[in-house]
Amino acid sequence: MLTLHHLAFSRSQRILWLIEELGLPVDLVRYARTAEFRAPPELKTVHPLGKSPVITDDGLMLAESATILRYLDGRYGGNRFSPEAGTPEHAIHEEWLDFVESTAAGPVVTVLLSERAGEQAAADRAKPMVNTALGYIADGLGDKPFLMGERPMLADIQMSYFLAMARMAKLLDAHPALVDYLARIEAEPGFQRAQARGGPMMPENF
Ligand SMILES: N[C@@H](CCC(=O)N[C@@H](CS)C(=O)NCC(=O)O)C(=O)O
Repeated sequence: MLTLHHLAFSRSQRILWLIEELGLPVDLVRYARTAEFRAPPELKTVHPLGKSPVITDDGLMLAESATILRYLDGRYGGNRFSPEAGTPEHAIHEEWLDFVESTAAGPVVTVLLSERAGEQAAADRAKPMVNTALGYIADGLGDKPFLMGERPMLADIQMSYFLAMARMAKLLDAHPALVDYLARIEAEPGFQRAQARGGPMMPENF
């Protein structure tokens, strides 16, 4: 049985979206955020990093949303949310999928947490890095609806939470193509079902 340790307002929403797309039965274990918007201590009893998402599946435990997306699509989806292995498209898609957490997410988290802590100078130092990442995504997207073409793949699922963070940090409006891209993501039926089940990606107030 697949179990998803699901923290409110978190990257776990990506996993729930793919689970909805694949129609997988799942034991959804929910965790609320603390007043400081952190994960509660119980998550440390699940996994040493104390973060979400984490899944267990037949005795296998995995953290890292990109890894979990690849694993679920490979095991249960016949890799239908990735381009065909061995093609240039597959390699490009892999780059996008890894880019989100490896390069893009850190600076936007810095902006959000620094502004929340009243450390504006630190936020301002990170903003150009977020803008560079956003410009790179907008260029890669071009006039396609999704990164790899007509339909969302794992990289678009992974992108959803990063773009929602950028919107909350008020950094998305400078990139209107990405505002539209995020609207397309949020209009996807699988995304909507995941949101109805797991709650919104971002809180009203941060
Ligand atoms: N690179 C990891 C990041 C996981 C992560 O930072 N998750 C956040 C939620 S969005 C978390 O659990 N934060 C709570 C905390 O650090 O207290 C991934 O993509 O899964």
